[in-house]
Amino acid sequence: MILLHLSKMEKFSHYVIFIVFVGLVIGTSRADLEMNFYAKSCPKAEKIVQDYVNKHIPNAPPLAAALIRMHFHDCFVRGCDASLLLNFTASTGNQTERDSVPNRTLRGFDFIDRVKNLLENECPGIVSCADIIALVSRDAIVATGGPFWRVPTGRRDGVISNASETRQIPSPFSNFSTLETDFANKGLNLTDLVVLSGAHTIGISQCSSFSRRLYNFTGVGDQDPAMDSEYVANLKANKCKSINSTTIVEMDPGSFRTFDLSYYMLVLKRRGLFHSDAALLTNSTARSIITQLVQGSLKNFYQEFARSMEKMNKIEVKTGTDGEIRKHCAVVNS
Ligand code: HEM
Ligand SMILES: *[C@@H]1O[C@H](CO)[C@@H](O)[C@H](O)[C@H]1NC(C)=O
Ligand SMILES: *[C@@H]1O[C@H](CO)[C@@H](O)[C@H](O)[C@H]1NC(C)=O
Ligand SMILES: *[C@@H]1O[C@H](CO)[C@@H](O)[C@H](O)[C@H]1NC(C)=O
Ligand SMILES: *[C@@H]1O[C@H](CO)[C@@H](O)[C@H](O)[C@H]1NC(C)=O
Ligand SMILES: *[C@@H]1O[C@H](CO)[C@@H](O)[C@H](O)[C@H]1NC(C)=O
Ligand SMILES: *[C@@H]1O[C@H](CO)[C@@H](O)[C@H](O)[C@H]1NC(C)=O
Ligand SMILES: *[C@@H]1O[C@H](CO)[C@@H](O)[C@H](O)[C@H]1NC(C)=O
Ligand SMILES: *[C@@H]1O[C@H](CO)[C@@H](O)[C@H](O)[C@H]1NC(C)=O
Ligand SMILES: CC(=O)N[C@H]1CO[C@H](CO)[C@@H](O)[C@@H]1O
Repeated sequence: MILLHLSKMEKFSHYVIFIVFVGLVIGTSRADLEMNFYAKSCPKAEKIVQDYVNKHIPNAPPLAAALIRMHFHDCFVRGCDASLLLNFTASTGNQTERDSVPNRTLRGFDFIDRVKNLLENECPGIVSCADIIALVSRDAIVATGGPFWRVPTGRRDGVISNASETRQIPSPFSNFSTLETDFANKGLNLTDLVVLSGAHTIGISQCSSFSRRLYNFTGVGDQDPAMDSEYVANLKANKCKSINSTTIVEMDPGSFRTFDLSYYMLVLKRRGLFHSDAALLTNSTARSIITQLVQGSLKNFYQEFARSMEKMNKIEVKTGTDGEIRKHCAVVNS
């Protein structure tokens, strides 16, 4: 009706505006993950993941640590798109993320493959490996008594995995400004950096990730003055007996299976294992966030952690018709 009264030019511009509007709406809905995305296409999907995790993680709680770390590494390279699960393929000769240094200590690939098999049996070709990583890591942390966060779904799997891109994963040797930049590059801020580092309250590390701090911090056989010297002596005597020790240590000794505030207490006592943990004290804003977390309740930490995980699990996600739903998590569809 209204269009009838408009000049041709106006009609045209309204038409353009309409198209742009529709485009925006489609574009937006495409870019958004949704809660329970598989409600119609695979209604049991999230339950199958949760049941499998609840059945197996209580027998192997350290796996929860491995899985949330896998989620972090996935999201920091090409977004949360399961690119880190892709295997080296002799045909292209491309080294994939899995082949790179930061990934050599990742674990839990078999676990993801087993969940994928269950979901392929239930509804073939529907549930992405990227969503599986996001759901499994959340459910695994919950199964060990840790925080809960929302995992909207609808991520699609990437088709490219490039080993050299894992340079974007923050290094344990980095200083504060580098860490902050690494996180900012992924849309995460200083608060997220401090809060997500709290995941180091669970899990293990190889000595190689920090032994320089004990034996050769600046290359003259010295130790890192930012680490409590008693703690250095203890680690050298009992855990990492040489700079090349291949021993594994608990990052939060005595409490490495419990998702609590003790990581931050250790950091404040200058007993964080990595240079990157210690670096959090070198910025006054970060330091004050740590102090607040330690003085606050566990519930408050869980809420903050959930908020930051909900940001992390949306990094550069592929949705709509981007990417694909892989049949096998380790290979792109042919
Ligand atoms: C701030 C930047 C970060 C750096 C530099 C960093 C570095 C590291 C390193 C070097 C290890 C030990 C690897 C090994 O030697 O075995 C590790 C372990 C771990 N990281 Fe981080 N990380 C960071 C952030 C995160 C985030 C954001 C999360 C999860 C939200 C996370 C979760 C974990 C967990 C759970 C482990 C233990 C893994 C296991 O037990 O297998 N880290 N991290
Ligand atoms: C492998 O490398 C080629 C280019 O050499 C590229 O086109 C292809 O996408 C890469 N494959 C993966 C899985 O990254
Ligand atoms: C991998 O990424 C690096 C830079 O990040 C680029 O130089 C290289 O060409 C990429 N390799 C492939 C096979 O695409
Ligand atoms: C942090 O490390 C980066 C990279 O090694 C370096 O360029 C920068 O100068 C360092 N910043 C500070 C404040 O030490
Ligand atoms: C980081 O972002 C969150 C919102 O996601 C905000 O509440 C918080 O204040 C920000 N932190 C800093 C240091 O800007
Ligand atoms: C300490 O680092 C320096 C410089 O990188 C190296 O020359 C030296 O061999 C290292 N010492 C040990 C004991 O690894
Ligand atoms: C540790 O390993 C490095 C590299 O393999 C080697 O150069 C160095 O001599 C070793 N240091 C010790 C103390 O064994
Ligand atoms: C801490 O980091 C914030 C954000 O980059 C910055 O504004 C502030 O100057 C830093 N403080 C110190 C003491 O470096
Ligand atoms: C991927 O590589 C791993 C480790 O090398 C191997 O166990 C697995 O069978 C491979 N998966 C596929 C589908 O090729
Ligand atoms: C889990 C995984 O794929 N690890 C790989 C990491 O990189 C090394 C070296 O390239 C491989 O041997 C591992 O299989």
